[in-house]
Amino acid sequence: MENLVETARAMLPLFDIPFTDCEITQHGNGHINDTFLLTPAKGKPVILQRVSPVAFHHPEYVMSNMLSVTRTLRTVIEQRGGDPDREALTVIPLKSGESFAVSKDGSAWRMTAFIDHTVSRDLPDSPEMFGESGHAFGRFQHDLSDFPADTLYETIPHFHDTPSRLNAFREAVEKDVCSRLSGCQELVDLYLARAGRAGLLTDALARGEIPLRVTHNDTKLNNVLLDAESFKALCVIDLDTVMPGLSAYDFGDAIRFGASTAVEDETDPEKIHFSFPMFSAFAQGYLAETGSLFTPAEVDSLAVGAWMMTYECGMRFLTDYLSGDVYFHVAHDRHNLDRAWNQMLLLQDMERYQDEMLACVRTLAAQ
Ligand code: ADP
Ligand code: GN1
Ligand code: MG
Repeated sequence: MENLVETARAMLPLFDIPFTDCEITQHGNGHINDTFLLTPAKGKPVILQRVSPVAFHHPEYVMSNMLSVTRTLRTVIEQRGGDPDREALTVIPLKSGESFAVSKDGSAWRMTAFIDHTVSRDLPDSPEMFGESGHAFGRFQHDLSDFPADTLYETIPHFHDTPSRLNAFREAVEKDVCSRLSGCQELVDLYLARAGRAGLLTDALARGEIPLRVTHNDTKLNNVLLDAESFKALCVIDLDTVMPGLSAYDFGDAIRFGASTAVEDETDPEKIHFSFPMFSAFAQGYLAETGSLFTPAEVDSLAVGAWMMTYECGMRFLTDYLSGDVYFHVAHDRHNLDRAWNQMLLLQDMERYQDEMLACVRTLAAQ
């Protein structure tokens, strides 16, 4: 990390900011990018991020999407009388006008204005807070409902293509490059036992039963900034995976993360449960913003999305564990395995609630 801070400092003269002298601290809990808060002695702090070269092979695609999406969002926010500087990300360009810099090791660095007096959470404090994030992600999708999807790059191909994630998982199991399989065979079997459901959403899309939309695709609660005093959802961040996708992905991934009674790497099975009150609070906020857009089949797909995103994410953690922790940031050797167990326990609990989830989204969408 020391080296990365040095590299971050070396990038500063390239950006269009009025300082180079500042304090640099690691910021946030993201698993993918390296995020730093830059605090100058005078003037406004900024966020500097190294875009993960493992996750994103084309940073120019990521930045092109980010610029066009934030441009549209700012216009929509202004039209409804909001404050685009606080409710949307602002990319700070280089002095050359480019949107990102490249360090000696070839990685891309980008800067955004720091949105102050905000917090981000790894678990909601209350159903009201989670409902707020439902409004934020629903509004995000609604605001981009006329955005021309064909102008967006696919920054990570097949990102939520669960059958393709399953294939990658099977390959990692077969190769077992780190000889870790023997220590997690029971968990591997639990994921494989559910393989028959992996195509539920992609098949429905292929049959034309549910539509492709512009979606966020990484709707964790900590990807929404909340106002530090009112805890109202202010700004949806982490736009790296905004791509054509299914509403079930956005709805489902938010539920996976926030409708659990424990954080994603909790290891005590007693503490990991699905929270139906949290599910219902999020669904209420999300559907209040999007319900009018959705067809009945799409509403039904949301409940499947909660299951699918939990299954897929757990399988991705386990794939990364078997592959030697090459993708997600980890703090220790078992971290990805702990996360994969956590997601499986959540999934098993969620499986008991499929009927209730379906009934809940149907009722809310009909209101
Ligand atoms: P990752 O892809 O690694 O999750 P994010 O873009 O989500 O990266 O950033 C990581 C964290 O940094 C966020 O969860 C949030 O807490 C914080 N953050 C990122 N951008 C900003 C910003 N412009 N203003 C305030 N906080 C931010
Ligand atoms: C990553 O970037 P971050 O930390 O918000 C990942 C998501 C996973 C999530 C699991 C680009 O999200 O897909 O669901 O970790 N993002 C990417 O916590 O792979
Ligand atoms: Mg993030």
